Amino acid sequence: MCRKHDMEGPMQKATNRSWDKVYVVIHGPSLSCYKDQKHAKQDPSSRIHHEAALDLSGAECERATDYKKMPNVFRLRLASGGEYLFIAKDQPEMELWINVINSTCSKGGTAPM
Ligand code: I3P
Repeated sequence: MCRKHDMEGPMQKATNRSWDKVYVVIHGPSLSCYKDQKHAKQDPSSRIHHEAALDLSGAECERATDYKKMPNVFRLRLASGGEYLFIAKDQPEMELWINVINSTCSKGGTAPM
């Protein structure tokens, strides 16, 4: 998927706002983004931009109805106030990701995936 870091925290826009192509993996209570599947498989700590995993506890995920430039965009809002936009390839893929992420958030991170 493509990902854009939209908000760094409450009322604070992210500084790097470019879209990155990322390979997304959910590990327990967190979501990790990698450059590609190879990096994800070889070394789970080799996340894109050397970033930390995103903590899904208390996070929320929903369709980004306010983002009109592209279709099938959803927003992940972290408990920290950070926000990311993701572009799915089509509507079913978008709904699947929203459901999987929300079920991980509400289970406190025990969803296997
Ligand atoms: C950003 C890039 C993004 C754009 C963002 C720009 O510039 O063009 O595609 O978001 O606009 O800041 P850069 O690559 O130089 O960081 P959109 O595609 O959503 O417009 P924004 O700052 O208005 O979010």
